[in-house]
Amino acid sequence: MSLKLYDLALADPDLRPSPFCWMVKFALLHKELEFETIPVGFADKSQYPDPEYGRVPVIVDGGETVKDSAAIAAWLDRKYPDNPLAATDGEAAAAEFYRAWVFASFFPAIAPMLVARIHALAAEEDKSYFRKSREERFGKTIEELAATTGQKEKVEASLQVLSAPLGRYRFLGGHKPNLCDYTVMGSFMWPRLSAAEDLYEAPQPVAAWMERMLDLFDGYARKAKRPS
Ligand SMILES: N[C@@H](CCC(=O)N[C@@H](CS)C(=O)NCC(=O)O)C(=O)O
Repeated sequence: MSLKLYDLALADPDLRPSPFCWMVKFALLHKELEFETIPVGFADKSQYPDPEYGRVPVIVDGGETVKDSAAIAAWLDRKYPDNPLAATDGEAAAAEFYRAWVFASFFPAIAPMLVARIHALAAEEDKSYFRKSREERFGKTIEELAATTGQKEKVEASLQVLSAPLGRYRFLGGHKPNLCDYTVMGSFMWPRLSAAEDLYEAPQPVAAWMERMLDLFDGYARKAKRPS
């Protein structure tokens, strides 16, 4: 199998919660491309295809290396035009909107609920790197982040906006899923695969859509391992 996706793994290499890697996994499945995932930890950047970049997802397809989830999605549509992820400029613009919503609204609400959980699940050799990098990013200790109150309510408020499109359409892409769905559902895989229990309650149309997304591609996302 020539197409490789470098994917972030925790101490248990089957635990793969990265939201950006999930967006790419959905995109590859949508394209019906065969791929293998290569697990990497947080700290040892020599395992990454581009150690200086030091992030995943990165895909290596034959001689080509592509990094950054949004760039990978655009590259996939150029290289494999069948079954587009974003069929029109309008769909691409809508996907940009949902990506911006994830960064502006969903991630800030959910991240404090996840950092300590991911730290606990990370490999021993990744823990000090993870702590240092996240404490620098958030300007708080992991313990302070974990003690933040009101985050569940913030997450649930952030999800309300999705009830508008999902109350009317089966998918954010309309009658079938597209890059908008994969961008948002990729971000929802982060809490799903970082905690044994569900951390928030989604409004009904959003919860029903999540179930549909978990069922896609023969239940690929539903089968992904959760912490016990
Ligand atoms: N803008 C990038 C962000 C990639 C990113 O931040 N990936 C995280 C995993 S979710 C990462 O590689 N973290 C490694 C680290 O924290 O050193 C994308 O969309 O792909």
